[in-house]
Amino acid sequence: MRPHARQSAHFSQQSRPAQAGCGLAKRCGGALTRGPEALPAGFSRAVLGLLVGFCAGSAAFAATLAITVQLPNGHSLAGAVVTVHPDGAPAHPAPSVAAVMDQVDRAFAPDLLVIPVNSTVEFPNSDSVSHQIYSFSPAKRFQLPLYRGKPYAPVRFEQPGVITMGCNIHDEMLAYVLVTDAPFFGRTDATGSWSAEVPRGGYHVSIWHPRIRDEAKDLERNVTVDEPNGGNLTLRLLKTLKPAPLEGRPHSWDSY
Ligand SMILES: [Cu+2]
Repeated sequence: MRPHARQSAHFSQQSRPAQAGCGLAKRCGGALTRGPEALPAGFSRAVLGLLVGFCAGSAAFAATLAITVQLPNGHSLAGAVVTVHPDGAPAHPAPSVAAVMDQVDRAFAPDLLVIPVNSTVEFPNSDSVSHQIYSFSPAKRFQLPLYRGKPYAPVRFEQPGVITMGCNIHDEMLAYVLVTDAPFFGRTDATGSWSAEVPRGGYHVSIWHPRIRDEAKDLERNVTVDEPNGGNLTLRLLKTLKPAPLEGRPHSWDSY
């Protein structure tokens, strides 16, 4: 994922696209970096040739999938969440992570987390005032009664979906946790772009953003990632964005 100036360190760590599921490249890389001199005496040139050929072949399976999200007027939409599932394959989520969503100056920080299913999120309160945070979203309903510091264990998110976070004391506090079972995901940068190296094949791409008004079906596309051109997709929204939910509170999703 390309760096995005407005993302917090937490977010950047959690939103990096998952690595392609081909562990082969890593294993091949490891074998090759030892060099032929490290191979057993009986290891023939033919076998080495095969190994090199095999690795070159597997490397060719990775190509760039590049997504661009645009507003109806052609301007780019930064901060949109992109999730990418391979066609016809069983769900193969990215490895789970331990994420943190802090509370600073009566705001969640970061205000949007994208995490693989079964990840945990810790919700410390770094303010001097107490917060009582909650989610009524079907994918994860929970509440952490009035607290400061970090008295509670991290919360585990087992189901994919969008979870809206609020605080019972401060109505202006708003954040989202997007839980995905996709192997590849991230957020568009300031130019509305996101890309990842993926094995070639067919993919299903979905877009999400808190202010998008378009229907879900208009936010999904199929794209084929091929050699040598990879796969490119530009998705232009049909409808203008909803107004920013909290005027005057700077958020990663409202500067358009
Ligand atoms: Cu609060």
